[in-house]
Amino acid sequence: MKKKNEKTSRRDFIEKVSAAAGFGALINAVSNQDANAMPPMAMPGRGADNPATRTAPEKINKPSKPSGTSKDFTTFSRYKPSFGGPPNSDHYCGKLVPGLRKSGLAPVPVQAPDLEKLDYKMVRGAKEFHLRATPVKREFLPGTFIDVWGYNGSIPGPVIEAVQGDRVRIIFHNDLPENTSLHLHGIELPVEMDGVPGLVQDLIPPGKTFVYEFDLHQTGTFFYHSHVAMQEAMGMAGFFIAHPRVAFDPPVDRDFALMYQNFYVPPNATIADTSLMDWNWHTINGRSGPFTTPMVAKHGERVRVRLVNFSPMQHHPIHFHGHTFWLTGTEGGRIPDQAWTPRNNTLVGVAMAQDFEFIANNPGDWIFHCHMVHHMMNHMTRQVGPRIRPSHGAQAYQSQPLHVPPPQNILNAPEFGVPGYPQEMQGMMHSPEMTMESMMRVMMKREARGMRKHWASGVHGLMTVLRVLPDELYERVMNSNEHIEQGEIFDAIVQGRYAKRT
Ligand SMILES: [Cu+2]
Repeated sequence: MKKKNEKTSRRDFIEKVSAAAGFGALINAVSNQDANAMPPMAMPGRGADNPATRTAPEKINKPSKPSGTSKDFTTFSRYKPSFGGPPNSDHYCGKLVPGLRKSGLAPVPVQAPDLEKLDYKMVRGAKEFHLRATPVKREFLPGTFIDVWGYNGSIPGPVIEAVQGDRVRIIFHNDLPENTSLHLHGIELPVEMDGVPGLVQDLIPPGKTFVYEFDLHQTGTFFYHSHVAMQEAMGMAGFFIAHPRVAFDPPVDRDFALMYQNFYVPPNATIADTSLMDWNWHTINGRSGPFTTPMVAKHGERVRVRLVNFSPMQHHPIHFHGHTFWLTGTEGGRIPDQAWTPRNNTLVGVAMAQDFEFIANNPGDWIFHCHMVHHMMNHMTRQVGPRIRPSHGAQAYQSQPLHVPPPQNILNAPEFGVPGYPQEMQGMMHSPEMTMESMMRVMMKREARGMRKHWASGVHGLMTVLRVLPDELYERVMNSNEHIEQGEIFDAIVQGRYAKRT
């Protein structure tokens, strides 16, 4: 009965659209979608005795007409959302569609927004890096500095990039007020280089140096971190990217890296309390949304994103909008392409990495976020709607990002009366330092030029943005200094005011 209703409503829909717009092609598209979405052979449980397959097999099996456009669902376009053929085809969801770079070249360098790269020098046949464990004052949001620990003045620490076959030497210096050591997570190195205190080496006292040296035979998304648990909870980690000498096929044009972390910073404090199994601050590469710098790709490029979760104990289901991506790697390295899986959300467990790839074929500003609701806000209090402020809905917040109405109702009750928490800690707006100037530091980043006026009101906590920009818009945003109005680039995309490519 249900099936019948569905069919009726689909037919109604087709007839309505057809009558209104004369879209014969759309009728084909919808019926072809039937053919792709419900092949009887591919549907478990749909045997010959199943009324669903008995009703109209000739319709379900209707062959697609090769129309030469993506509307036939058999081709993949790098310039518009498209299906790409049946699930076992190479181009299904863009699976093996190459980027714009040629095969056989060295990989593109990794881009980790808001992080520095660590330089090296060739010394006695090794890439020699200098890394220092240091206390860090990290600006999670404009004007909000949190005291954490990291490397070379940053959390995460600077990105180390090396290439398969390199000899790597890390001259590691301890500038912390207590002992530490360095572990290279996932690297198959000699045991005395593994950094586990007691078990394989003595802890390195403050002011002292230890040299880690090994031959790199792996490729993938790795990371370095302190192997002292409470220091890990203070944020002590950084990327160690091991590139192949020749980029994997299909080659990517752009390679981003994001590290996720959580901290618990008590009310009116600036130091993470590592004794609590709790969290209220969320960072991507050491920034909280919307201070996270957007990733920017060109329309049609093949893009890789490497995710590492270095939260003490929170897992992150990371969701990306507007595209389907292929899971191509883990913290153990590259996955054979036979085992790649299509996803739009991937769960990154503690101390795990997930690499994924996709063709950026859908222009726009796409949210890229953890799907845990408490991770989608800072301090878990950046709520819209009636729970915190009964008389103000989401629209009121979004229309006046600098004039968030004061908290009301339950949070004014005495039992919630901890000064500074949580009622005075709403997202970016919590602190007296949150001025128009701070807001401008978020809105006026080059990477954010031309986004909608109030984009920041929808980006909090473990959220960032991946922009897919047609060439000419990419050039204006990233390479020109001409003035761009807020919303100008977004509007151009929505209205289709850019050169169409096929
Ligand atoms: Cu999360």
